[in-house]
Amino acid sequence: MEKIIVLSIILSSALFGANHVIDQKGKTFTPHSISVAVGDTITFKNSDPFAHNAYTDDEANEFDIGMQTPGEDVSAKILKAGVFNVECAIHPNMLLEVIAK
Ligand SMILES: [Cu+2]
Repeated sequence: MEKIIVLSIILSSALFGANHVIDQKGKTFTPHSISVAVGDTITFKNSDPFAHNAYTDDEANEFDIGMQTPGEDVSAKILKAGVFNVECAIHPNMLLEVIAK
């Protein structure tokens, strides 16, 4: 019984991908570097009292979550392997490195 439960968890993770949480707090992505697998999702949280954004110009994984208000959660899916940066369009010093395998 235990083996069946473990197997079903592995299968659902392979089918739907894992979710990784990145917080935006103090004008910083936390953590500032993350390793993910293709098919995984990154959920961006905003713990600051002002708006943030997260976007990448990476050709394979291009996304832009738009204006993210305080307390709002927005997710982006990783589509292809590669190493790329995610930035905040509002605060140019914010940087997140994504390593997708
Ligand atoms: Cu920001």
